Amino acid sequence: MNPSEQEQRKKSGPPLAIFDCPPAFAEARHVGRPNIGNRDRFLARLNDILDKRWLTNRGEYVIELERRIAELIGVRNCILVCNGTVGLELLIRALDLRGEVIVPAFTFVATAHALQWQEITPVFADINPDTHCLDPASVESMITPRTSGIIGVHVWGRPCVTGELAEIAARHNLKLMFDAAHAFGCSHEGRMIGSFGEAEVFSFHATKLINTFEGGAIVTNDDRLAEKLRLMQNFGFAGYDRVIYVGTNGKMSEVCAAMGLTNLESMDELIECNRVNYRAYQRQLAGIPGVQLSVYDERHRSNYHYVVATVGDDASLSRDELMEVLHAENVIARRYFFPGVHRMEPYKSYFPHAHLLLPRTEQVCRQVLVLPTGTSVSGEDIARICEVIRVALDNASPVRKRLEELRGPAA
Ligand code: T4K
Repeated sequence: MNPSEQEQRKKSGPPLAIFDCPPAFAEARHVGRPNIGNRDRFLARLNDILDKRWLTNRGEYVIELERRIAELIGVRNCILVCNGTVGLELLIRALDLRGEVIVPAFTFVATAHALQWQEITPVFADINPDTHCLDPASVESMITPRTSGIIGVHVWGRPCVTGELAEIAARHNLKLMFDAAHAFGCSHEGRMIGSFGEAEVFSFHATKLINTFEGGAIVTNDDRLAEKLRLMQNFGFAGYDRVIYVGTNGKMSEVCAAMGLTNLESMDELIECNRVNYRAYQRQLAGIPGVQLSVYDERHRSNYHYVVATVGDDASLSRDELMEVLHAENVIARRYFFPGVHRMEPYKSYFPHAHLLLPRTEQVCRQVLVLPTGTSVSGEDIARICEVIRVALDNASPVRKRLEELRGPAA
């Protein structure tokens, strides 16, 4: 295209990067930029670790972080692990789950992989379209004689209906555990998430509210389960030269724990920043037809870590079209957890018809768009992102036509 054609497009189209205007951001705005707490305190801890030459294998920083997390959640035991996925794998094994386990398909693929990795079949149940968490009626309909457990996922930090799931689990003699990867610092019915079911697993991945670079934690009130998990996490060692259990290496290192302690000290400010961002999005997206922000129930404590927009079928552009517009503006919005775990391999091949039983999962996977937030996103950034969304939806016809042009004939 020659410069005069480009100029013409800029003049005739809405002010968007897809019409050759400069993008809203020179540098990308991401979902999941890591929170870095007080850098000086982290570096002081790092120096201390180096001075003491104790780098891993349950050093003092790991012990301290475990103590603080158990205290914060109000549970008897916290076992730090190298990441949330290994935490799930360890807990699944420690609970002796086998055969089939019921999970949502609207989750990060790690929830299902942690089962499949151990040759346990994940059976996908549908979700409540308002909360994006497991629908108990669908869970109950998936129970077979081979079912050994249920894994609820507190998606976006919003709590599962823990009581109803516990009641179903008790009635069918099933184990109940939770993937609480998103839910650190959140509560439900006056209790911190982490204290429900047999045990719960947090993720402290770089993109989470509290990060330990990579990491996670298993929390439980069951002392025997905790003891078993500690053995399994450390190759089954019960003392020097004494292995009494099959185990793996699921340990967290000292430097990771130091990062966790540092971030934990800033947790209240991090949540407040997320809450302010969430409210700003809520105000500025209000009244845009077809776009809804997922609501955090004020009766519970939330970490507001995810800003989740639903682009309804009545919106003037589809979720995917809107995402293309945003990406051109350097706003890297994400369509978590598209296309749904049931449409990822190997599950897609194992259960080619799963989508027929998961109509709400399908709908939510088609509509959800997660927007940038966190300490690296400012109020002005949010205003600009919301303005892009408004302009794009107000100019749906030319935007759609332009996106088709940009995709070219092969698309
Ligand atoms: N269960 C659930 C429900 C989960 O959501 C997760 C993880 C797990 C279990 C497993 O826990 P871990 O084993 O991870 O502890 C990201 C995270 O990697 C993943 O931890 C998280 N869920 C998932 C929801 O999001 P991706 O594939 O989207 O990551 P990526 O690399 O695209 O990063 C997301 C954005 O963050 C990017 O736009 C860039 C930004 N980013 C990322 C990293 C790593 C940074 O700015 N800096 C960074 O260092 O999965």
